[in-house]
Amino acid sequence: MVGERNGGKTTLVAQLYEQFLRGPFAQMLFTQSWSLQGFERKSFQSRAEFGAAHPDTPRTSAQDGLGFFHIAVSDESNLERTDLLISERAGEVYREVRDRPERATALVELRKAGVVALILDGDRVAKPRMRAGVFASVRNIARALLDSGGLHPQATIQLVTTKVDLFTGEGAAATLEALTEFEANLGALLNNRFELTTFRIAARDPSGNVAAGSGMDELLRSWIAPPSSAYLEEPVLPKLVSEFDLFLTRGRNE
Ligand SMILES: Nc1nc2c(ncn2[C@@H]2O[C@H](COP(=O)(O)OP(=O)(O)OP(=O)(O)O)[C@@H](O)[C@H]2O)c(=O)[nH]1
Ligand SMILES: [Mg+2]
Repeated sequence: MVGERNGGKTTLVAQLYEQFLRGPFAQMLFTQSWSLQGFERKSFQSRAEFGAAHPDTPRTSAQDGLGFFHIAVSDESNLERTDLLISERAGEVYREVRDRPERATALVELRKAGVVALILDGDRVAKPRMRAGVFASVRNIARALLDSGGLHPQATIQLVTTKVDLFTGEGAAATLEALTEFEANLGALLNNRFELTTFRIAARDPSGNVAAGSGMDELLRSWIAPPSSAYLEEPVLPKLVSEFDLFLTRGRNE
């Protein structure tokens, strides 16, 4: 999860856990988690027992460093298990990457990630005066990640627009139009290097008008799907003749 402060990164992950507390989600069954306490810590402020007027999510602090949530899920149809490790970091750290791309190489989760989800704060997209700023932020982070060369070559990049429950009222049509244009522009920026898929979600609408976890089923399924096969083709080996060539196969056969 990559994005600036307040974008909705932690809420997305916490809501994923909440969905599984209710039962199967996205045709997946909850199977195991090594970070139940972590999920609970991120979720308690959204519960009625907490007594607040609106659900909230505790801020992720830069001092927390890098954290991971673990969740294992199984496909309802064939019970095939997938373990997901979802990284969590404070938004301000990613802001630094935006301003100083060389910092990206120090962020180990970016080098390892199979999926990099760039979080676009829908709240700011919905506000005409903040829109250009939030688009620039995500574009610059994406560019910094590309320029740093620190991404795994097989990684998939996603643009996840959060809080789409806020796309209401008379400005909604213009908001959606601007978002569609931005999605296309970002796709063009990554063109040829990484494929971009886009998602629009409302993890947790505080007004309750939009169902919790909206759009997240599709997002979760995309994390389960096998990575694109384009990079996985076995290279054609030349004929192996010498003893040295045989070192290539020796380790594999044993
Ligand atoms: N309307 C609406 N608000 C949301 C939604 N998801 C999250 N929020 C709110 O957005 C704010 C920020 O959410 P966080 O999940 O803490 O954001 P973050 O990206 O983890 O931010 P940092 O930890 O500071 O990096 C919180 O007040 C959430 O309640 C949503 O789907 N709809
Ligand atoms: Mg957070």
